[in-house]
Amino acid sequence: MDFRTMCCLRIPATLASIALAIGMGEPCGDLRGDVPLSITVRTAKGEAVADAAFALFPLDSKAPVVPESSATHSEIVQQKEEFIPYVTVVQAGTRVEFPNRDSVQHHVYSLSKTKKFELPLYDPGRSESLVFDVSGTVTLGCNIHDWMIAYVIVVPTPYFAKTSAEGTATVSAPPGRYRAELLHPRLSKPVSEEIVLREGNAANRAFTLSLKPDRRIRRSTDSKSGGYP
Ligand SMILES: [Cu+2]
Repeated sequence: MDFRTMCCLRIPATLASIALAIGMGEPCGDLRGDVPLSITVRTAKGEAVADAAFALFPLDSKAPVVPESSATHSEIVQQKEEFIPYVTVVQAGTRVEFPNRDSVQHHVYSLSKTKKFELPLYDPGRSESLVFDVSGTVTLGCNIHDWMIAYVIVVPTPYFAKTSAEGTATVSAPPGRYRAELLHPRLSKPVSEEIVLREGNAANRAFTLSLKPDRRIRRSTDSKSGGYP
């Protein structure tokens, strides 16, 4: 689910349609007076950090939950024997679909405490889904293709975003005090700081992260090796 979709989910569908019908254009943010917070994430060497999850936890109120009846969902595709995307950020309670868009079977699993599961071998064209209801980081693998790895970062707040290839992201939330948290598969522990969003004042923050080395198994380009180096 991208940020725009997530943002709109916080507004009842009817209200959002009325806003569009009367020409208000983008209904997200304006109706609630949400304040945009833009971040830039880099390494100490100045390299952009993509795939970081950025989440805001309200300190003076409870974060809205995903409604049970909501069609909120996200998708992690198996394509060309890879999971796409590499990192998915969802609010706790979100259903994630795992469609197999390959011509081979996959066997998706996780041994993470947050969500231990197994989706035994399933065929091309089929899809399975799971609800991620506990906050934390879930590492996904495939029993057949060892290089397939992806992460689901589950956060208990609707105010989140994922950094782009340029290391940037924007989250909008109502004015107030928040604990801002950055998570990344190559970060030993979350980086957090308190942030105050003031009405009408767009905010910016820059973060520098120390990331662990990327230990992903590299695939061989030699088709005869079956993908193994
Ligand atoms: Cu696989």
